[in-house]
Amino acid sequence: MLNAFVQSITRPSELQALFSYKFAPKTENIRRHRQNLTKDENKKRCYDFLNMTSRSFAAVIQELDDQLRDAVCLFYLVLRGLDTIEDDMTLPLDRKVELLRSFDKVIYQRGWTFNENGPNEKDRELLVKFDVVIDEFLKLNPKFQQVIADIARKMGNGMADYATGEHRENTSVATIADFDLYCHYVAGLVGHGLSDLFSASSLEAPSVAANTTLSNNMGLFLQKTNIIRDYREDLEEGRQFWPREIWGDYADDFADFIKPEHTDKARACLNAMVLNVLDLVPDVLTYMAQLRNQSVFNFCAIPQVMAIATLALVFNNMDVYQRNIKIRKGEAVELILAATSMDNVVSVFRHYVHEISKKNDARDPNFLAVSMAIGKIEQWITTNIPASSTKVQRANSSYLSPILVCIIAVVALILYQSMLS
Ligand code: D61
Ligand code: MG
Repeated sequence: MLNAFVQSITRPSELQALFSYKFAPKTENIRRHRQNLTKDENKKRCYDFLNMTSRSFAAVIQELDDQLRDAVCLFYLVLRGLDTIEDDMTLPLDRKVELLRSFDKVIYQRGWTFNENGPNEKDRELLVKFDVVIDEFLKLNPKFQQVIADIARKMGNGMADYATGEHRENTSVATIADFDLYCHYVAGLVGHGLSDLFSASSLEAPSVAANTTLSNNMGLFLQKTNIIRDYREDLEEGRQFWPREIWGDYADDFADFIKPEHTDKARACLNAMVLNVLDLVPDVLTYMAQLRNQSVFNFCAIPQVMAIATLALVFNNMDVYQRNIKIRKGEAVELILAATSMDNVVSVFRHYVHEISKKNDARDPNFLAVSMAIGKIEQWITTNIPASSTKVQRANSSYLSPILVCIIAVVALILYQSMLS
């Protein structure tokens, strides 16, 4: 936490966000949820698993209204279990494929556990105690169970196809269509399933589940952004998700991009990847605009605003090829506090699209295509949002002058340091 304040020390709005976030009172939703957990040990263990396995989604899932919270939590844990099998490069391939293709049946087998993951697999504990998750899954309303099992079946089979080398050349995903299909299996289907759960709970209209192109693209926007950001980490672990149809225009070998003599090609390739993701933004905004329940809106909006900020950070940024880059904690918190209304979400997107536009370079082979993708996003905003309404309004945060915030931050730092010494 201290580190987060230091990172944002020259940015008063981020310091202010960090302060209001740190001292914000717990919402009514969360208080009731915590209270209920004290009476239900098995359910509490599921939420402990959620907090253990997800940095990005644990908080937003727990803020959901009562009708959806448990269903989405179990949906997450089931798919995280499935992904822990997919990601494990130490499992024998035939065993992996058998598990992936039968996972939708596993979740109905009371008592099922799994301890064959490699010792370093980050979420291996979840599968070692998966009987706890299954017990809770079986307590869900059957209409929710069906949605979760249906998605687990489709995702597991899709993952198995890719694990056995279909849609790949050597180790790389081949075409852009193959890239879209892989991202559909691992993230687009999550968008489908979540939309089915929203509609089944009646917190959202049936039409939210009906338009599967929009819900698919919600997932693709998150997954593709992660895949660009994680280039280096995935390369080191022997995974390649960038499609050869894109990167093959810029190198003969996927690992070439880390070499200094490849800088220009590497930069062009990176921006071509970002361009592919920018095309999804109009659908993301269209999906968001149809949501009516506040807890569902926040749950969907927070990951998307994080993704557009990450996309702006990676664009034209050669650090992607050398190390793991992340948005500052202060920036993330500022985004969380802003993601509570459509007007705010649109102004966040407009801000980061503008950042991308400023980094777009006329020498880049995709300069014009990037400009056009940005133009389409701006077009979406002007035709769908009244011009006056988009200046970021922050939820439940009293106004503190930036200077005051800086003074408080410095005093807090000095106090903290003196406590340590
Ligand atoms: C609205 C709100 C959240 C949404 C959404 C719409 C649409 C899609 C998604 C969330 C899914 C986004 C996935 C992006 C993060 N990628 C991963 O976690 C990769 O694994 C994919 C397969 C497992 C998916 C599990 C999942 C994730 C988020 C959820 C959820 C289920 C259920 C409910 C809510 C959110 C990635 O995993 C990285 C890792 O192992 O930590 C990978 O292996 O590529
Ligand atoms: Mg995976």
